[in-house]
Order: sequence, then C-alpha cells, then structure tokens
Amino acid sequence: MSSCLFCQLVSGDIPANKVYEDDHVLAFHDIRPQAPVHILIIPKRHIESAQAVKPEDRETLGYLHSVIPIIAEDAGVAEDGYRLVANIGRHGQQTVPHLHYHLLGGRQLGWPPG
Ligand code: D5M
Repeated sequence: MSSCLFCQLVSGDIPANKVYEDDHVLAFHDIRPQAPVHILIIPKRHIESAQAVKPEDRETLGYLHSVIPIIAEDAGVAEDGYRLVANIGRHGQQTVPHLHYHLLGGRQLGWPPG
C-alpha cells in the first residue's frame, strides 16, 4: 500500500533507523521512544492490524515471531525481559494501520498500561 507509512519505510521512500531486516520482516527504532529500548517489528507485507489477520498470514506471522528473540537479544533485553505490545484500532490507540509490535524494554515496566 503506497499510502501506508510503514510500507513507505519498507520500500525505503521514508528512512528508518533499522535494527533488523530480512525478506519478510523489518524492525526499526520507534521515532517516539517510550523506554530505553523501543523497537517496532513489522511484517513487510501490508496487514492492517492484528484484527485483520487472515489464515494465509499464518506463515508470515509465525516467521515474524521466530525472529523476535533475535531482535531482543541484539537489543540487549533478552535476559532481563521486555514487553511486546500490539495496539489495535481506536480504543487500542493504533495510529499506524500496518500491523506492528512494539518491543519495549531496558527498564522495569509498569502494569497495567493506561
Ligand atoms: O504506534 C505507532 C508508532 O509508530 C508510534 O509509537 C510512533 C511510531 N512512528 C511513527 N512514524 C515513525 C517513523 N517514521 N519511524 C519510526 N517510528 C515511527 P501505534 O501503536 O500505531 O500507536
């Protein structure tokens, strides 16, 4: 989707501060970090949100999950732990309609979220 912000990061039309990339997954630093480590992990193929996931996305998302431990290890948060968050829709405060996981870590996180 050429109008999608994260698709434009995938295509290189908008620069991303990348931490991981392969044929199917891109991970980059969030532009408004909420923790010392705040990385966004996305499938390169456009999927609007976790609510829009279809059976044909299983392989893509299973693969994406398989690289999260690598990204966390490289970011230095694997040992102490971290949080994965997917905001969905209006009440979830999703602002970019391309499925993404926030990987947050590097400090003790609170619960529950606001
Ligand atoms: O999260 C969308 C996130 O995307 C939010 O934390 C800011 C981040 N963002 C927006 N534009 C960029 C660019 N250009 N680079 C990196 N990060 C960006 P949501 O869950 O949809 O609210």
